[in-house]
Amino acid sequence: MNNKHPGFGFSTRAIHHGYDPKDHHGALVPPIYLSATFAFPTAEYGAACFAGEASGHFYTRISNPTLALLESRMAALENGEAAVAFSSGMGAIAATFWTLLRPGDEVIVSQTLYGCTFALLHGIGEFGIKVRHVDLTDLAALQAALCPATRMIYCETPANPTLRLVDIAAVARLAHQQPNVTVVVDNTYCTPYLQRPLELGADVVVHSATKYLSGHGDITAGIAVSSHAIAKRIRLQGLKDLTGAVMSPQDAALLMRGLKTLALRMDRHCSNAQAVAEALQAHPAVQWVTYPGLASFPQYELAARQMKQSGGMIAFELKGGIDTGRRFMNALKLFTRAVSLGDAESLAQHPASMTHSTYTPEERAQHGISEGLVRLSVGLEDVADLLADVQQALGKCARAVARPTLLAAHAGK
Ligand code: 7XF
Repeated sequence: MNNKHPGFGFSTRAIHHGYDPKDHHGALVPPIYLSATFAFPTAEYGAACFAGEASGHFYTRISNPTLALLESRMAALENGEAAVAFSSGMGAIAATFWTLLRPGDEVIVSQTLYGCTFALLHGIGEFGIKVRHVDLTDLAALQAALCPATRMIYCETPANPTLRLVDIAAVARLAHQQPNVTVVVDNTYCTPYLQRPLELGADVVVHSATKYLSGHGDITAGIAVSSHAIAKRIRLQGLKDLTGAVMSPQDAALLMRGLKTLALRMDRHCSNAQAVAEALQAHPAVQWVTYPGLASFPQYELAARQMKQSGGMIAFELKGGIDTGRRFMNALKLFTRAVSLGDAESLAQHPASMTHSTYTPEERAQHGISEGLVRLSVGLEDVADLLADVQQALGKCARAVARPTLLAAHAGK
């Protein structure tokens, strides 16, 4: 099957898009082109490739047939025109920033972001790009922050780790009242199976493909998806010259393997996470739980409108804060204590001391990341086993929380 079949559904595209075995000796699975460099038929043709006047692969940092197949498949899944593959999500984000921003420009970013993206913004700030952190759920605040120097609006939705949402269509509508503003959305938490920002008016989608897209925790990878014109700039500036952060062809093959089961895996991540979130909400040791599929979620209506399902990530805090949170994490037997997300294995981590330790405590407070927040990436295991693990770990916390209360009651007598 090739690109002549736009009518196919999501999983069919994830499995077949852009590839026909008959063009590859009948090989069902696309071959991996390991070659770093590609032969020119003539010196003149090589010169034309370098001048951008002839198409064709000439060096893998710029393009490669295996990467090109993955890129066309990701573009088809996000409903974009083109994509550029990177060696990590941070590679994709850094290359997008360096391509689209210049000294004197302003970038408006949403309140909460993954820790290294937050640190990258500090970095680009040192190169004369002004960064404004704005609560993008407040459209009046966005309107007030927009100015003639604004070149980009950047957000994660849901945000890592708070799960706060941004109304992509509303933000894009406002942003595009002004010329030359690019709306960039990090779609890592959702994947195109749950949310397609380009269809809602965004201009660029970036991903850490290390997560759900590859799905098996065995590569680091990133992707940027956009129009042909923006992708060409990101490839020839951000990728080729400014970062060099190209994905390896072997990783592209692993990523394409992951994409084949993306829809199936996301359905299971979502149903497992819904059950775990409900169990947490019902437990007396829990202070609060944030999950887009709970009726208590502050942006429940937006989640239902913007996302096909609620995702696999949960944020919560236990009574007793991070001390109890650590006790919970250490009591887990099936969940693994690890950063990253979107793997088959369920993972638990503490953002304030791990993924978001790039923020100072004051910055975390300003950006809505509480010190006691525990983050769960709910995996693909049997839901009964996950619930049993969470319940047994919570049981230890409930006793820990109850004990000081009893002592206090005794002390009062
Ligand atoms: O460079 P990476 O492939 O690790 O991707 C960076 C990245 C970009 N956007 C979002 C929303 C992310 O969550 C990430 C990576 N986050 C991991 C985590 O939160 O566990 C990184 C572990 S330190």
